[in-house]
Order: sequence, then C-alpha cells, then structure tokens
Amino acid sequence: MPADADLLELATDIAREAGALILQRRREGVEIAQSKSSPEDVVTHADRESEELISRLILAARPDDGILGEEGASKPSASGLTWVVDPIDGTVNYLYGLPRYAVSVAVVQGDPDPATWTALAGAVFNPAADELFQAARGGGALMNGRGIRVTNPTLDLALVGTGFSYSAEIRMQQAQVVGRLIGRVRDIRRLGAASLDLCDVGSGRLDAYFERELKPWDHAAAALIAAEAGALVTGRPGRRAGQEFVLAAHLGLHAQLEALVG
Ligand code: LIP
Repeated sequence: MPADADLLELATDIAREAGALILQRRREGVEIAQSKSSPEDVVTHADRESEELISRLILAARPDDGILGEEGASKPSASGLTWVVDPIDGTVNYLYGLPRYAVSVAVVQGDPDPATWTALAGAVFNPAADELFQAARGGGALMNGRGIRVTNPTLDLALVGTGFSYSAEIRMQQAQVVGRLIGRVRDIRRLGAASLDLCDVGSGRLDAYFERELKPWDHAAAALIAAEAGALVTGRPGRRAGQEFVLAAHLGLHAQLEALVG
C-alpha cells in the first residue's frame, strides 16, 4: 500500500494538469455536449476531455486502482484503492465563465461508497484562481501550501454556504430551508461548486456549508480537506456525509446548524 503522502502527490499532479486543460478550454470557448438529469444539468466537451485525461494519468501511474468519475469513468479496483474524480466541479460556473470551478481528485480505500470508504488523500484545484487545496489522512489541510483551519463563530455571525439541485422541485424544497435559516445567521452564500465550498469551510472563508443531493465525486476530496482542517463533516444526524446530506462546520456550530437544516 503506498503512503498517503505519495497518493496525495499523484492526486495533486493530476488535478493541476487537468486544471490547466480546462482553463485553456475555457479561454478557447466552452460548448455544451449534452444535458443530463435536466436541461439545467449540462456536461461540456471540456468535462469529458478532462475526465479522459484524469483517467489516463491515474492508470498510467496505478493500473490496478479503480476509478469512479462524474462523466462515466468507471473501473473496478484490483488494489483496494479507487480514485473518485470530478473533472469539472461547478460546471455551470464554468459554462458561464464565473471563475469558481475545480478539478477534484480523491483516492479512497474500500468500496467507492461514501457510507463506507476511507478517504486517504484529496486535491481540489481551481485553475481560474490558481488555488490548490490538499489533504492526506491525518496530515492536516493546505491551501497553496499553507495550513488552513476552520472558524468557530456564533450562529448569528456565521457565513453559511449551500447549493441547490438540478431538479426544480427539489430546489423549491431547499429554498424553504434557506428561508428558515437566513434570519438566524450572518448571511448565506450559494457559490456553485460543492468541492470549493467544502474547502472554504476548511480555509475559514465560509463558516459552514450544507447541501443535499451531492454525488460522491462532488465531496470525496473536499470532505477530507475540510475534516483535516478541523471541520466536523457529516450527513443527517448519526450518518456519514453522502448523497442524502452533507453538513460541514466546527463542532460547536455544526450542532446548532444541524437542528436548523438537518
Ligand atoms: C455541482 C455542485 C454544486 C451543486 C450543483 C452541482 P457539478 O456539481 O458542485 O454544489 O449545487 O447543483 O451539483 O454538476 O458542477 O459537478
């Protein structure tokens, strides 16, 4: 089994190379390849090109590992390790040219299921901002090489990030949760990329983040980064983070928010 630090180095190199690719494609102009779960849920040609590059780089370095990617990359693991990748997280931001999107590369041990996996290393790279977030299990979290830690404000002064589904029906439900929360906290931010939102909880640029309906690749790397920065990252009460729900914050703030958004 390779050292977690070696896995993080590979995840970082891959995230940076794929990040450079998608930034170049953004500058050349972005085109939608197709819509997925709804007309709002799009995949661009750059998403697909990025995932092809990521898969190629992973298998060149670690041919026995598995892969689970947002745009269809799927390979069972023969080594016990699986790479869980989002080739462009924040696809709608990317499509519109908003500089908040990222390549997310995580490597997990065990089944690629957030309910049971052990995240070993993760890298999230926003090429538009040249911001790299990294963590290896037990090694703390970094942003551009500097250690990051969560904040612990009182609830009324908490800046809370969230996101919304590609389903209009679910978005209406999520808006009701925000409506109950908005008067209890400093403010709400919907910034469009779950991986960067979770990393920003770790960096203190958000005090908390919650969202439902996230896919494994949205949070595989960034949940480890936020946790290594001191956040408590969970799902619904007593459950692990996953598609049902993700909530990340310092322990004290987490308990207060759980009662309001859980
Ligand atoms: C996105 C997430 C975001 C969520 C969006 C979408 P994508 O992932 O990062 O937090 O609110 O609905 O799921 O589709 O850009 O990879």
